[in-house]
Amino acid sequence: MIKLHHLNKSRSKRIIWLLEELGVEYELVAYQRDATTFLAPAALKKIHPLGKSPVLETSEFTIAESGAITEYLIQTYGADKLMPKVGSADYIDYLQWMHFAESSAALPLLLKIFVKMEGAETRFIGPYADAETAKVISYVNDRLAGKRYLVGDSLSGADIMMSFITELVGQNGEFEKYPNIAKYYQQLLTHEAFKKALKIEADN
Ligand SMILES: N[C@@H](CCC(=O)N[C@@H](CS)C(=O)NCC(=O)O)C(=O)O
Repeated sequence: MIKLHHLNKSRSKRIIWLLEELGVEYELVAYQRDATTFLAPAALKKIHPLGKSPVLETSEFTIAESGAITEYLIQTYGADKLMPKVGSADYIDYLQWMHFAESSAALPLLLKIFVKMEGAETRFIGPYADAETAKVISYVNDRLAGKRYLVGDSLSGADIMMSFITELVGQNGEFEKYPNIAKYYQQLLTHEAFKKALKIEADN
């Protein structure tokens, strides 16, 4: 059976949601962050040299990176669900959002949270994180105008990847500033598998 190596409060929630959405049987192997460093425990390094989560372990291979895991699971178990047809216009959008989540979007948002955790005045990083976050998140907010989902009008892997980003926007207290993203998050919450993933995350 597939094993999901899950760290509390992490991007791994994306994969819990996806596995639940696809109805794939899996075992959740839970790890807890160090209370001081907030890093993963050493035990996760025994599963994958990066020691980060999520990691998916199958009978044939072990794979890290939530985007890669999302693509693998949808291509293997999706049966044409959760991704548009390759070659369609929606597929181009899908590709962009799948990659945007972990590249353009994640860094500035996380930097903003780290600067806040540090609690010190910064000369470069703080203003950089604020300006870049505003740039990339305004883009998402604009693209969501009048839309329920990022790609076409149905849930896709891109939304599951972007759910983590959406939560970071909420965590930064910026839902009011980005109303289309706030509405989008409510739309994601209509999916039972997402609500189940939130509960599994909270319990582990
Ligand atoms: N790009 C990777 C990022 C993985 C990552 O940084 N995971 C974080 C949790 S969200 C982690 O394991 N942090 C603990 C550590 O680095 O020790 C992905 O999308 O899976």
